[in-house]
Amino acid sequence: MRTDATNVKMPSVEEIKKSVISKLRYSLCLEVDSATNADIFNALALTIRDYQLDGFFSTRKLQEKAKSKRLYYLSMEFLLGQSLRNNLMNIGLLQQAEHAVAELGFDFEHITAEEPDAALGNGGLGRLAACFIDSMATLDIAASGHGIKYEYGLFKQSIQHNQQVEQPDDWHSTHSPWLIEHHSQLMLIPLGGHIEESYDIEGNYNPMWMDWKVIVGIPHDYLVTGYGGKTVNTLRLYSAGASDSFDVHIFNRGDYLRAVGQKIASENISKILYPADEIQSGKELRLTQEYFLVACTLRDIFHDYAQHSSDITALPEAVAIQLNDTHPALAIVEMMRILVDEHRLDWSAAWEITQKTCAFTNHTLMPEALETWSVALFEKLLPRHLQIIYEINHRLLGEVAEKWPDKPHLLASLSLFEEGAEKKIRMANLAIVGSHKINGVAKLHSELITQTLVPDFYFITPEKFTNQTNGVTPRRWIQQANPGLAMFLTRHLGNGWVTDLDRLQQLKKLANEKGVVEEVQALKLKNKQALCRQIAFQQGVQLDPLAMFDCQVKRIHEYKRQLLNILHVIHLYLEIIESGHTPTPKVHLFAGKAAPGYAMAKLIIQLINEVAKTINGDPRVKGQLSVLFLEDYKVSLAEHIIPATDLSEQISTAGTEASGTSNMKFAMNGALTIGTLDGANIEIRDAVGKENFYLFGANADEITTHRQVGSHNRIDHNRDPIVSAVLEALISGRFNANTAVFQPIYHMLTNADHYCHLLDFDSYRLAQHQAQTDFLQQRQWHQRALLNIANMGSFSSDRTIRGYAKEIWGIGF
Ligand code: 26V
Repeated sequence: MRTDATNVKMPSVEEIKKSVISKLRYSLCLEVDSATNADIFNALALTIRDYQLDGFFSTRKLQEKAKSKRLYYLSMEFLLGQSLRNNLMNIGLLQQAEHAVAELGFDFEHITAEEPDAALGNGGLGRLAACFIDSMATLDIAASGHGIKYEYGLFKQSIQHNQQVEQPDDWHSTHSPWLIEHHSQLMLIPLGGHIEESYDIEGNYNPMWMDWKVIVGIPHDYLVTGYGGKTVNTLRLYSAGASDSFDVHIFNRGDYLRAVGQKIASENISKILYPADEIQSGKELRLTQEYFLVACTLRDIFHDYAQHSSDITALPEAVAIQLNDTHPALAIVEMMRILVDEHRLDWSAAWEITQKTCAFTNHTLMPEALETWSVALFEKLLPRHLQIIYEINHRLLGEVAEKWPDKPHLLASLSLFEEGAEKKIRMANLAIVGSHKINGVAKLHSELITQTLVPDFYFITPEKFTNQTNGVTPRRWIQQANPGLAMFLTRHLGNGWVTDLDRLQQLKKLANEKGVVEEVQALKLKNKQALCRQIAFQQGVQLDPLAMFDCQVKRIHEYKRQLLNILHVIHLYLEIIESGHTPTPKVHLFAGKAAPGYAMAKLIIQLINEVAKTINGDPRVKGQLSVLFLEDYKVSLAEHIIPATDLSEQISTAGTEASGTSNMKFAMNGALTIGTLDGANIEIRDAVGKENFYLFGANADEITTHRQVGSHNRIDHNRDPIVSAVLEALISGRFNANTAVFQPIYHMLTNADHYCHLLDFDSYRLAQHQAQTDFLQQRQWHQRALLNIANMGSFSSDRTIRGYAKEIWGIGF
């Protein structure tokens, strides 16, 4: 047993082995001889969790002693992926565990592969939350994440007959070795019922929320160990159940089946993650989920606070709440309800506390993703909260009318209510008025929030608006995903880069050393070979690791323009057929899920697969061009694709992608980017140098102008022979004998190309051609890859979290 810098006892290989055997025997009722890989995974995870728990208790003591301000990060999504390797690396036990597993007669790679991804998120927003909790623990911030323990995560995707098919993702949440259930801390959450108007003995309005049902929230803690193992925070995930008392009335009436049915209805609340990002559906169950998260978390916050203070007015000095998009914005209302109805504070005192405590991050400019909820639905589920929202609105509009009597138009845009056939609550407006800071996630995005999304809020409270450009954790996205690169960095820079990514800058001076560039080149080739082996094993397709790997992996959405990419691939195909050659052989990889109800996105997946089938089966382009759609994109697959990429596709229509985070992961793993001036691409390009970035396309202003004149509806592509050949191929039956199948895409492109695919096509084609030509100069290419790595230090989520802590949470270091 050795002791690390934080005085947490570190086990030897022998001790880990012993513990694994003991966990097998006493927790899982198994002996090593009969254990499977999955059993060893569980026993090892339980072993590691014990060490995390030691760190957890010492962290709690330290944080209590220091009276640290606490940050609560509320998010409907935490896209964690796998945890075993990440936890082992952060604690510093990876090598010991590898040896212990080997000595028990098992293969460590097979053991880690047993762990199902925890896919409790859709995409960027959820993965950002996962990077953030890693950084908060690494920076020793007293913080906890709060989310929902969905029984089913994001659906699993398979491709059948070239189309996406969804299957439920049963990630065995009930048996996850990482989750610690706290049944004794269950909480009761009221829902439904009605308001009875009444007055207290002093004559104050004192409405009573009556006849509600009760849902039970059960907390489960997932331990988050920061790098180095010093701080162990928690991610608290709540599952829903029904309380016994709530069933009693119905039981008494002998209606057993209905009672059990009600129980099932309550349990449904944490059953499944909603799979549509960027399209808001307005479903009752989703609103209930959002309220459930908020109500459980606020009970925890007030309970924690009561442990060390009874002065509720000092809450903002001890607590900060960060709202990850509007999904948990009801926290503002629930907080007001608790302060006013339970703590009996007067409205303005309660409002000041709430605003000082809460802050809100916006993650999207897409109008379809902005949350609104029908007032009628609120009335039914949350009648008291609706009253509170009316009061917030009444006071807001009153103040605005008084301060800007000459600007009556402000009232309609600032109102928390959208009038219309169905009256709705605007969650972004609620989140903005209830927060002291509102941030976007990249410079351009934060600017567009103030200029186009909510300019009138910016007008009345400009001091509230700020930017915190996203980042990603180098622990998962370099150290874990790319161990070869990690070793290279440690060899040249020492191991400080893991927590101080700015040290990557020191690589710059090595960029002219031939040997170093060759190392970078060799690392990339090794990662490409590994990916090729995995693809050969899983999909039976052989790819050439010497070809240029061009990858676009992310949710499938029109604004992200996978369609532009595949149209260009069609062009390359036609060109090779015609000319018989291409500057450099290419492999085009795509991966990503489409929301189950998003027909156009699903059709784009089908097109990619049908184009891939045609191209891969055509002997005329063999060895020159391959296209593959990799099934079931998830965090663990990204960890294999990203380090093996030469060219990263970040090609969203300018002004649509709030930030992007895969753009950062690719560049820090030595891919060059082909991209538009959108989201964080702009900052990445500034950092890595414009000569190391393939820029193309219209900028956000040009897109706006183009749309205003309506010209996206009327491009005369017949004048461009390249575009017309591609469009003709699309509907020619070349990729699908049924020429009607891709007509909707053709129709969209030629009639209402809202995302401006054709506007940017030529510029994209030229940038692609330049990249292909440059790739022939391997030494220069990998030198530029090295410069990308060297300049990506500021895209660590540690930098982002320091920014939030200082500028938003009031948490110092
Ligand atoms: C909306 C909805 C609507 C209701 C159903 C479930 C659901 C789930 C997610 C969303 C909004 C997703 C917004 C999002 O993921 N935005 C992404 O956030 C990333 C992190 O800031 C950023 O890098 C991406 O550019 C942005 O698209």
